[in-house]
Amino acid sequence: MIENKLTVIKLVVTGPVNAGKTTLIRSLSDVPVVCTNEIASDGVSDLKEQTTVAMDHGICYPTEDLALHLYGTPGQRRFDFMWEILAEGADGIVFVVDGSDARSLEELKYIYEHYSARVKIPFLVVVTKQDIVKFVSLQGVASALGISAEQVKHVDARERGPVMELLLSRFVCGAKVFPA
Ligand SMILES: Nc1nc2c(ncn2[C@@H]2O[C@H](COP(=O)(O)OP(=O)(O)OP(=O)(O)O)[C@@H](O)[C@H]2O)c(=O)[nH]1
Ligand SMILES: [Mg+2]
Repeated sequence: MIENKLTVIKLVVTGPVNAGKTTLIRSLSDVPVVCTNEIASDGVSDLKEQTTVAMDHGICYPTEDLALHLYGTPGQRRFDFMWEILAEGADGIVFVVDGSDARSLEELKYIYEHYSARVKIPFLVVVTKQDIVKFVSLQGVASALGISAEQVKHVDARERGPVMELLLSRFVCGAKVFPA
């Protein structure tokens, strides 16, 4: 009997409010995404109508033997207890930052430091909304976080193909293998 093997990679998608985390997961997922979007309050309502309050979850199957499990975090600090819960057992972290908004990079620094103090796993930083206005260069984001510019890429979170390509090139090597 041939036993099917499915490689499962768990990725956490995190970053500031309005960066494009939920959008990225919706673009990639091959199953209906579980979202916990609620009406935004406080300062967030100036940016957007709805915001993630607990998590997003989606799965994509780039090939028949590979599954990417995507867990999106809330961006707001008041829900930061979810950041660690969602990172449990993760194989990688995708940090998403709104490249058109200076406040987003400031907040990303806080979130990046939060995770770096707690988990040592591969990560990638993706900069969205460069089609709106380029407020900072990829090198600028890298310098702000104290990381190599190779770990920072531009994406449009609404575009499945390029986002998928980036995630596969960054995270698929060294994946764990579980029986299907
Ligand atoms: N123009 C443009 N819009 C984008 C891009 N990425 C995301 N968006 C838009 O940004 C808005 C916010 O995206 P969300 O996915 O809700 O952001 P989020 O990071 O999940 O936000 P919270 O859940 O509130 O933390 C949506 O209207 C997206 O369509 C991009 O690269 N370019
Ligand atoms: Mg969201």
